[in-house]
Amino acid sequence: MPATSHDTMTMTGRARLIAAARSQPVDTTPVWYMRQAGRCLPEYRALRARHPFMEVARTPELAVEATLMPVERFGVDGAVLFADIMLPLDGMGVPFRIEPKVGPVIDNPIRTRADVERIVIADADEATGYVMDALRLLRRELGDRAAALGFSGAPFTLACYLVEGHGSREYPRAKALMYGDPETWHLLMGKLTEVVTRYLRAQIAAGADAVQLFDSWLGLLGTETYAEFVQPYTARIFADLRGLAPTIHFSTGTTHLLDGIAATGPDLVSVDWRLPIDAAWDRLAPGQGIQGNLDPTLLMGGWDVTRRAADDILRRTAGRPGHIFNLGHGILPETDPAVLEALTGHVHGGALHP
Ligand code: 1CP
Repeated sequence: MPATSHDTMTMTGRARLIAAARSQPVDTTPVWYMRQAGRCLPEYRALRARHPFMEVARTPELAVEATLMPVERFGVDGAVLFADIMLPLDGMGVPFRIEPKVGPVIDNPIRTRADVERIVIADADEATGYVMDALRLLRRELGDRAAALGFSGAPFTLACYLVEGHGSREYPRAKALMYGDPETWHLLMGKLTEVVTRYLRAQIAAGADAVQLFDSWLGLLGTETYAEFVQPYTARIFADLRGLAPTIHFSTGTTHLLDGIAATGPDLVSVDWRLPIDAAWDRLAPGQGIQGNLDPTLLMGGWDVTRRAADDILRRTAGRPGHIFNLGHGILPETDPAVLEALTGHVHGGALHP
């Protein structure tokens, strides 16, 4: 397996990722992995054996410790803050908890207009000051080794959890609210848009070099529904953040929505493995970058299949400015960290950047 550092690398990880996010030239392809901070590392499991999830997230020193683990072990160019998409709920007056092996749970879900009206739009620095403190500490500890990446759940994905009360395959209650009571839906999406915008603005002010909007469950929607009930809100967030820091839109299973997603105006669109990356790139707006798109399951097939698939992605992107190498979705917990370490070195040593 290859080493993780190469003589031809002249940029810092931070500079490399930020340049790619702005579709500027780079010395080699920058790389980070979705869910790199929490999923497969034994050092993370050891930390979690000592502290519950929310304690790690709410204690800047612990959150930064977890954030730095994959930077140190894999040599990635992006350090995604250890946090969760649900944290903005802290300021909204909606109590939630993260249950081991289950995920987010909300005991009193949002179901009626009165519930939506009660949602508070708070100041992000007050409501989630611990996230901003963690980012400030991360920025100091990280130096230029890697870019500090902030993130939030997108309004639609947050609405899925808020209305359903927990994770689900189809989010039937959330979709029923959307179709059955559009006025309440739009009120909810408007409020969530404001919360998410404030939250991401505060993260950028605290030192995030780029921010990613996770719309994990977007693939449940058809093209018309997306355009009517979600797209305008996403577009509003990216318009508000324009010029502050590069923005990344994330979703999976959304090949049918790609044109609409591109039109919301992020600097990069994260795509999964369902389309070859060059075919997906053709569907984006001119000058828009792309993030992706290795199938995380491939990594469990061992190094040879992983390397071949990574080479195929690098051949298809062919050194074109604006590519950040990543997985199409989160690392699976069973993944061997040694494969991720080798993959980082392999992408950095990319055949296309001799
Ligand atoms: O893992 C990391 O790199 C750290 C940061 C991180 C991120 C980027 C966590 C920590 N969560 C997330 C994003 C996140 N959280 C998403 C978007 C990405 C995706 O689509 O996978 C989603 C949907 C969540 C919600 C969530 N939080 C789930 C999924 C449940 C479901 O509905 O399918 C789960 C299991 C959590 C808890 C959670 N968040 C993060 C960790 C490490 C954990 C596990 C908790 C633990 O360690 O006990």
